[in-house]
Amino acid sequence: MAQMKTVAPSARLDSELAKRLLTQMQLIRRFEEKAAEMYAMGKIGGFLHLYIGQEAVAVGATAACRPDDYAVSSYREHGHCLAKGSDPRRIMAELFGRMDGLSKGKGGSMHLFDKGVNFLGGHGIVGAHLPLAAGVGFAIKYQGGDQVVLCYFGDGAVPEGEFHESLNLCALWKLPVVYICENNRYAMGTAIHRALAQTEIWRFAETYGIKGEAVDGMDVLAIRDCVGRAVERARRDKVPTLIEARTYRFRGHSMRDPAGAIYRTKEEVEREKQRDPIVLFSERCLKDGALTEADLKLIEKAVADQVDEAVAFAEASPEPPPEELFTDVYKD
Ligand SMILES: Cc1ncc(C[n+]2csc(CCOP(=O)(O)OP(=O)(O)O)c2C)c(N)n1
Ligand SMILES: [Mg+2]
Repeated sequence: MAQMKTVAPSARLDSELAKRLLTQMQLIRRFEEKAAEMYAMGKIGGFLHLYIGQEAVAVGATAACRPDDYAVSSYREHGHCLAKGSDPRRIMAELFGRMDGLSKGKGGSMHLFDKGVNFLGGHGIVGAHLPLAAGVGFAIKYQGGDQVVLCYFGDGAVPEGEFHESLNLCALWKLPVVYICENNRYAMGTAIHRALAQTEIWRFAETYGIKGEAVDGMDVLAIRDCVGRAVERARRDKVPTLIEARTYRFRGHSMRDPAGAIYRTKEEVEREKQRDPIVLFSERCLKDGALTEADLKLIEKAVADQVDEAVAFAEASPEPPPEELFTDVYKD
């Protein structure tokens, strides 16, 4: 096991890769800033959990995978779904509760699902999707495939039975699942040291005899490398890995807890924002000469246009008619 590996600063950064990673992180950031605005205007209802601050995890991890690999996530999943290549217009329409949304507007923010890109949700119950990931891993192995499953979850799932049962089964049955804990140090208002006897989450891997690694969750290249090693093991040897990505959410738990000042100080939030993954990566790209200031501007503009287009698409999409209440209830 190893801790907190980061990419050697001397490694040369390819311009195409830099552009792709930065564009995806910016898309997630702008998409969610716009979603927050739409929520404040009453255009989006229900729950809305923003991923702002954590973008490097979804983007770095997805960059280590093939398009036919699977991903499954919690309710803080807009970023994972976008990184997987889902259409931002259909995600926005889902948040708006409209017919052209990924789940015909019936799932909302917490229940994005896109079979077309092998994104398997969007799950509102903490920890519930960890055994599902094991099941997908089992199905892949049973059918003789070589895909891998990425399962994203928060630190709040670690004290739950599902986490331990899933790791045990995946280790025992040798299943190709990469468990990625996005440790943002809080489960709603509960700090991890108040919920976990072992706060170095990657160490739980040892209990189940599998590889565990902690990684800087604000460093998109470090994540890509770390998840890359886990994906390679999973594909080749059909073994699971536990990764702890140390990250931070810059916003409240959800739009209903926008301030979040009761359980963490303003100073702490401001300090963590100094390690904004998008700023860190932009600086790295400029320093390496992989991208220019003009490139950064072009990326920002393209992403802003794409997000505006997503909102226009969502606004134009109809509400689902009442009959839709009775469809998609049972599988044919
Ligand atoms: C089984 C279960 N218990 C409680 C809740 C209420 N709840 C929703 S989010 C959350 C916190 C989870 O925190 P974490 O796993 O760290 O994810 P994060 O929100 O930080 O991304 C809780 C307790 C729930 N959805 N499911
Ligand atoms: Mg958390």
